[in-house]
Amino acid sequence: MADTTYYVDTDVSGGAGDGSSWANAYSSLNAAEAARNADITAVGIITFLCRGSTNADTTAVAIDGWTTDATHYVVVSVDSEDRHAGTWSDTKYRLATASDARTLYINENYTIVDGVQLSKNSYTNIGVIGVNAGTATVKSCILKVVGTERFLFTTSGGAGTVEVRNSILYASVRYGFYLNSSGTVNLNNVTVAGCPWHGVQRVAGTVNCNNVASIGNGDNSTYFCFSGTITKTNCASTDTTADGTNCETGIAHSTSTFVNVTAGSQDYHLVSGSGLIDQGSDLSGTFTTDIDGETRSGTWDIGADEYVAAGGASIPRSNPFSRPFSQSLGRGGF
Ligand SMILES: [Ca+2]
Ligand SMILES: [Ca+2]
Repeated sequence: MADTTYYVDTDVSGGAGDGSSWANAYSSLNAAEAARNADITAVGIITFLCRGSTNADTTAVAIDGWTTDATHYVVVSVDSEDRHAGTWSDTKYRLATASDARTLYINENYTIVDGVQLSKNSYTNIGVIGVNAGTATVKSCILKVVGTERFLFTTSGGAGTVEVRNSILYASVRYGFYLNSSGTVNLNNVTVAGCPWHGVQRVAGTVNCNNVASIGNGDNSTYFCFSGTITKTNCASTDTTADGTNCETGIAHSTSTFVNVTAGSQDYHLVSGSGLIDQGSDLSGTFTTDIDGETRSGTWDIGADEYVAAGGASIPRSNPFSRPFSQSLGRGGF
């Protein structure tokens, strides 16, 4: 047996619906996951590759019912054709739900989620992404709330390490990150912004933040950009709670920092002169790119975006893939 890719296309018409090709794609990630969950420890890596520009994927998904191990696990990824370009797009693949369930619930160890837009519009207290696994990776994702859901990202898992990398979370009604696992959570080059309650709250477990921009969160009275015992390195806040090593405070949630912070039009790419530029630490031992797929060169920036000046030599944002995306799946790429 071998690693296998199953195709998901919310715009698919006809076909066998067994995920064996784009023509035979499943019409939702939920259907694909439900059809394929199994013991894969003698099989390989199972990748669900998603597309869909016209129709949103509107059914909540639980990665559950699998048996996995460190080399046999589930990857949810998005085909380059319908992958976001660092800001929310309603013409790219998006998992956008309005049910009581978490939009995406990760209940199996070693799951990787890569390049997905996720939103939720339902008041349930449990999050856009909920991780109940000890070990999982979420990278290059965009999470937002469009209604009354209170939490963007929650953890409740056991021993292991959950990593969130190169991702943007914004517009919660309450919390950004609510971290309540007994294991370790590493947030690396994440931007969390515009949440009225805590941007990053550690409730339990070990939380390490590197190059995390928690901007415009909290009310500076009861709620803050960072809350609880967190190891913060090269992080940034609007209030004074980015109080670790090489951190920046007083960073405005405004167009002096980001391209656009207006509700409904948020663009958390950095602007020239942003206080987040060249204030990060080099994490190239773990990854080398940003949310756009651009290589982080020189001094790293804080947050999901690495700023590249117009006319620079880097890969244009409109076409951030210099190689077939399939080559980077789950193996240290984005
Ligand atoms: Ca830089
Ligand atoms: Ca960039």
